[in-house]
Amino acid sequence: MLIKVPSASACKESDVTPEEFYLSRRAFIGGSIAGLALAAAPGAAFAQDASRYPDVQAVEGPAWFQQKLPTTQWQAVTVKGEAITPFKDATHYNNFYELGADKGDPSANASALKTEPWSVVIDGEVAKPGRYALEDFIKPYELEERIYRLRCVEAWSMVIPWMGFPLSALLKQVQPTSKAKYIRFETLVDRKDLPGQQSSFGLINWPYVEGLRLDEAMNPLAIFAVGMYGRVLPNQNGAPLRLVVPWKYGFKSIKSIVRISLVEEQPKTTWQSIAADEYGFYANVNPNVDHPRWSQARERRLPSGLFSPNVRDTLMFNGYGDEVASLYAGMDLRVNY
Ligand SMILES: Nc1nc2c(c(=O)[nH]1)N[C@H]1C(S)=C(S)[C@@H](COP(=O)(O)O)O[C@H]1N2
Ligand SMILES: [Mo]
Repeated sequence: MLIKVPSASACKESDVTPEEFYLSRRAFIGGSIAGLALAAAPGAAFAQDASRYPDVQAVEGPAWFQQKLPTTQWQAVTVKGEAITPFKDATHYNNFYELGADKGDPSANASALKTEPWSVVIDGEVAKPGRYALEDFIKPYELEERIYRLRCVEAWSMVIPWMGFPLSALLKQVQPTSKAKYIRFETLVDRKDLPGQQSSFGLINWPYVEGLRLDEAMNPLAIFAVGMYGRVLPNQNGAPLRLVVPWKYGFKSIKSIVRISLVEEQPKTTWQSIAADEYGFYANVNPNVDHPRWSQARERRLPSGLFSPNVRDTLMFNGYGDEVASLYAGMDLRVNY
């Protein structure tokens, strides 16, 4: 299968699906589990928060999340003059290969992901390693709302109101040792129940792995998200705990995290393992460094259709240069893509 390299102005979904390109379609056939994980339930406390955004499918959410709502700092960081992506698009056009390779698979298979109970392991070069039940892991932190652009390497983008807390707050708690230079993240492996992990034919060697340099992780823009649109994170968006690193391509923002390790060496990430010449460790959004098979100069802002493609210029560091450019001073971003 060959994918036509699109001209930037004409980039459509059918032209740019690079991550899918590598996966055996067959790996996902027969594994689909019908039904949504989102059980709409009425209730006063949460409805108030989800109603900040129109058409949000409100759910009660677990107790640990409910307890955070009253103290949440709403809208600490916003995207000025850009519309927030409708909830429907943000929750039905997803990349989450554990739940299937097509954009609609993660929402259709969302109920296959069991998020309770959930625990997170912290290990490696830290003074305070441990395994935490999710509610204990979240307890020390205040939630903030952060409205960020999300730019996928496939040249589409959204604007999403996340709820979460900075990685730096966690790092302060667990105290990396002087040997720690990178932070490595792992997603749940549950080959029996996650349709995208069921087959041994797929090219992804589970678990999905991502990583950041420690100073990148300490940047105030890097957050763990546990909610979006005023409600708990839907499963297809990486419940119960995911990374959001808005100046990098979306594949860095790893979903459904079960393990966080502080390490000395640069971790080998999932997309590097699949195609190192196309997906680098840094993956900073950069309109001047094209993907080998298509331009990164422009992007489709969702929702986008054939007659209203909603194409816009890609911004350096996805528009967050003031906050993050200094992390890469003196680095050749063509070499470190
Ligand atoms: N574990 C895991 N995390 C993942 C992915 C994945 O397949 N598995 N896909 C990534 C990609 S390519 C993107 S663009 C974003 C999409 O996030 P969203 O579906 O919430 O918009 O999640 C990222 N995190
Ligand atoms: Mo992506």
